[in-house]
Amino acid sequence: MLTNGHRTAYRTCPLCEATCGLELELDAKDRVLSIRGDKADVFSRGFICPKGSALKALHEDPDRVSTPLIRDKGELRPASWDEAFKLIDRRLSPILAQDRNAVAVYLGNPNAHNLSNLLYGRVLTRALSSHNVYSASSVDQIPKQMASALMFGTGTTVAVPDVDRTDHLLILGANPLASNGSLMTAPDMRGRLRALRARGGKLVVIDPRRSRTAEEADEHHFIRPGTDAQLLFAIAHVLFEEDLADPGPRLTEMTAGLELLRELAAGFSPELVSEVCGIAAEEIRRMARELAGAPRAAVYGRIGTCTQEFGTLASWLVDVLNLLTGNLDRAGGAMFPLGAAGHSNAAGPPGRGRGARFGRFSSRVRGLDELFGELPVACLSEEIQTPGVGQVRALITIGGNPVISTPNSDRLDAALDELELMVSLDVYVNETTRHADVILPAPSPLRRSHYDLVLYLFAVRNVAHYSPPVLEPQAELPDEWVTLLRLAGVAAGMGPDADVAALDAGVARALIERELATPGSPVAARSADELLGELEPRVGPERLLDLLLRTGPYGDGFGAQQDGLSLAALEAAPHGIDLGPLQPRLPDALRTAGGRIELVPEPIVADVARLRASLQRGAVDELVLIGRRQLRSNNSWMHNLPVLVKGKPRCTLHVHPKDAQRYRLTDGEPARLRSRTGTVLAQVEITELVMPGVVSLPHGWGHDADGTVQSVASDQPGPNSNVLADELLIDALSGNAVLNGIPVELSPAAA
Ligand SMILES: Nc1nc2c(c(=O)[nH]1)N[C@H]1C(S)=C(S)[C@@H](COP(=O)(O)OP(=O)(O)OC[C@H]3O[C@@H](n4cnc5c(=O)[nH]c(N)nc54)[C@H](O)[C@@H]3O)O[C@H]1N2
Ligand SMILES: Nc1nc2c(c(=O)[nH]1)N[C@H]1C(S)=C(S)[C@@H](COP(=O)(O)OP(=O)(O)OC[C@H]3O[C@@H](n4cnc5c(=O)[nH]c(N)nc54)[C@H](O)[C@@H]3O)O[C@H]1N2
Ligand code: SF4
Ligand SMILES: [Mo]
Repeated sequence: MLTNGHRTAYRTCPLCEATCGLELELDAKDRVLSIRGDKADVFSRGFICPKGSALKALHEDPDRVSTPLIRDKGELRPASWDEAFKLIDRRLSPILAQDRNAVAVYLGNPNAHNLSNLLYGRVLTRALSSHNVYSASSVDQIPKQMASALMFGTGTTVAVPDVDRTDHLLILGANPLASNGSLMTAPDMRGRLRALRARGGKLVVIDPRRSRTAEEADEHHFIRPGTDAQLLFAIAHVLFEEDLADPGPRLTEMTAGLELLRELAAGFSPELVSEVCGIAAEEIRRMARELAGAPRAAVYGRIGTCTQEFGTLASWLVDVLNLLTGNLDRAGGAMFPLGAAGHSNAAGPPGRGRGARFGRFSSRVRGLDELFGELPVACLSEEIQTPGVGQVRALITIGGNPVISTPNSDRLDAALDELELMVSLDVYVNETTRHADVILPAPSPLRRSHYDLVLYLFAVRNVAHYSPPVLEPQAELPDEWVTLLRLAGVAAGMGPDADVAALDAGVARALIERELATPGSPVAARSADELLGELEPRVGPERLLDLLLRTGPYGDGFGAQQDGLSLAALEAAPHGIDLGPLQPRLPDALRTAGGRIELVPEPIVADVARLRASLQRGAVDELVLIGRRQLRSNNSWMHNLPVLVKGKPRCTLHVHPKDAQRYRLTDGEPARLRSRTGTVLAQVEITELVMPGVVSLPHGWGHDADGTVQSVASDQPGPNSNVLADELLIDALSGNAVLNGIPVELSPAAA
């Protein structure tokens, strides 16, 4: 407490993957006075971006939903929690009784930043036991997780670039200077990239747009969207051809498939792919030589390499190159973090596992395979709109705005109106939740605790940081784990007032029992009752987190390991605990069935033919659309905060001068963009930042629907780029949506 009654509080920012430590100053009445970067944070060291300080505006936004809302005679009106749950129980239970698959769930991105939802979201999905589970993962990183699971055994065994120690970083389809990093938790990427260059290292960026990251790089190459896999294969080709492929004895010994890879790469010479990618063969050869020649190098790809036609192959090839150049799993290369809690590749016998299993069921209409227990969201509207057994009749959205974020927005928007019931756990009445029959609100981030259970699995340094709620939680706005358990109660047939405490105790017991059954567990000799006793008086996410930390790789093992990690230890460290730089983890981290790195998994080999066929296309003249992330924007949901949207409108269409001339467009004037699925009008910004033949429009906008409550956002709605994204365009292997490289037609709006 400061002398004037003010106090300082610390909290990890929950908005993006960088996990920055924040320092908040509050007055005696608990009003937030300021939010700054926490200089003492062990990971972010004071770094903050404009969104971090906008948490104050988010906390105070009068448009946020503050009580449950239920639809009554067509309109949403405030209701009590009891009334809301009674309605849900009355209308959901009969549908579930007829067909569990008739109830779909969609989980959005904020769940990945929310301890309650990470731990209790799956309690709900399990209780529902429907095949129709969807998430933002299939408009995002599923291809990377699929490739990683096939190669290394689990979907969270993802190699991240060791940015702080590398000498050469090759980035494809990522713009960490705007996004602040993804599948690479690394606060202050600008600082880290500048340090890389300051120590003599080289940064190369491959992107159809000269992004902010590309501007910082030593070298930037435009690439035709969707052709990274061809480029990466050609680099592999050169490595083999010029005898530069050398994983070293350690990796070679644990890798299966090197010879087959050589054969596959033979079909992708730089000369063959050059025209398709738009990069000269000699440049590709030089890139390969420099990558192989660097003392320590890493290849990293993200949204641009995932949300495209060959998302899984491109994601796979990123690690193929890391391995071929001997940079996988070594300092300065691409390494496997070791999270303090919940890391699937740290439990059980080291170096062995069941491997990846996909396609345990498939989508009803298009027959797309299940991955990690979910179906591609590109199928959601057809599952709602196609009659027959298994048709989706009810939808629960949890922290997601699929109408804006997923392909063919107009179709999904219409489909949501056809549902018999829609329930949304959300903080805004937006383009998606305006369709809901019930909206269940969530507390402000300042009124809940935080631990980045998922993001630390991808961090460039091993760290752990727990934040208690900055402000006292309010009884009228319970934390989401309570809401999720109550919903799980309905799904399990317990009615609208299930005993949340009893359900929670059951969740904790089940997690303990799973731990006790895990071979090699540090608590194998203990009993569930004993451990439950030691976790008292904690409940909810804190109880589960304490359990995961204490049985995790740095844990105190409930007394077995002196000075080991526990939630109490994290509570005593408000700036986080640094667990050190990444360490080599292979072969122990492998969970493949054969205990080896599967360099050329079967499903991947099967898809290479599709990639080969793409080479026949040659140089394509078709105009395609890509996206663009912006620092002051966060997918679709922070456009209601004046501090982030002030200034001139940013949702403009980037068009190269040559294309502007070709399509007779004028800077600042509206243009009409058309795809198979729809049409939008966007203001043209003529710029050489995009390559010819490619136009770029940010996603997340389009806030002009009726019935939303977002007064600021609807003043500057912008066009919704996903009206143009085609739900039929997917990465065939993973079912992930193609959001980059969408064929479009362009004309002046006046025409
Ligand atoms: N064209 C194109 N489309 C894209 C992308 C792209 O690059 N281009 N990117 C894709 C990617 S990577 C992603 S991750 C998706 C995101 O897709 P979504 O997750 O569907 O969309 P968001 O905009 O993140 O929506 C988040 C929702 O969560 C709500 N929310 C915020 N905080 C909370 C909370 O604490 N609790 C609850 N219950 N709700 C909360 C917000 O009000 C909002 O409705 O978009 C994808 N769509
Ligand atoms: N400010 C801000 N930060 C965010 C978000 C946000 O909306 N705003 N969203 C968060 C989320 S959910 C995510 S998943 C991450 C994403 O993090 P990033 O992947 O770093 O984000 P993007 O800016 O979408 O970067 C993708 C880049 O790929 C390029 N690209 C498009 N198509 C291709 C292609 O075919 N090949 C290649 N090589 N490049 C291509 C685009 O031009 C763009 O520069 O960002 C997170 N951080
Ligand atoms: S970079 Fe990400 S985590 Fe850091 S302050 Fe900005 S939004 Fe928050
Ligand atoms: Mo994302």
